[in-house]
Amino acid sequence: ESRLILALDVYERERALEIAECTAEYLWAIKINWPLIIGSGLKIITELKQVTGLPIIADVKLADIPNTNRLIARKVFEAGADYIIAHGFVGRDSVEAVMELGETIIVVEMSHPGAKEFIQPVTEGLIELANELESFGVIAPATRPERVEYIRSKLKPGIRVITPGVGAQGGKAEEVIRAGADYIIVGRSIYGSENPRESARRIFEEIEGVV
Ligand code: BMP
Repeated sequence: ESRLILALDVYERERALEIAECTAEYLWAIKINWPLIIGSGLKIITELKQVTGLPIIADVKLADIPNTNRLIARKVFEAGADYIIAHGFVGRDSVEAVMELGETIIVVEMSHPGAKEFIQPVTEGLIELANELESFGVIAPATRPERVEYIRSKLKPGIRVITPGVGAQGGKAEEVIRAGADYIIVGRSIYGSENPRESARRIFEEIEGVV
């Protein structure tokens, strides 16, 4: 089974479906984020599933009070999403509201440089939250393999470590898999390349070479 997740951050429905279809063979799942939801609407989830048969991760990064998180998550799961990504820093009750409705992935540390300012100092607590709630997985930074290794070591076995930041942000698939990541998220290096299928295949092979 593939460990590669495509971050499909394009606006247009046709382009999204075309890229999804030609890369599907090398993917475990497709992650959609606000750009595609704003550009094409939530119905894109059903269409992507029809075209690829793959699980869909809705990266809506929920970070609100429990009631608002619930109102949003309900519609996103109803639209066919298999997983939702939620922020943990808003507190356990807000995350629980999402988890009651479906499989949840909690952000414990982000991949961009600014994550060092406010998120990294609370990563420890967010790992504890993920362990207590036993979420499907957590988001950890592929740009800092040493942090992926640390987060993996503190997480209960079975909680998946899912890492964005490979390619455009500088992370290397091979390194981060060695550091203990279960899944690698790649966006621009696939959808922004001249041959998305070939780019997906190359990253897939790189991961296969390690596992
Ligand atoms: P790219 O490979 O083009 O950098 O895309 C990474 C994807 O992962 C984007 O959808 C981004 O919003 C998301 N992401 C991230 O890059 N870092 C995080 O810490 C959390 C994310 O969800």
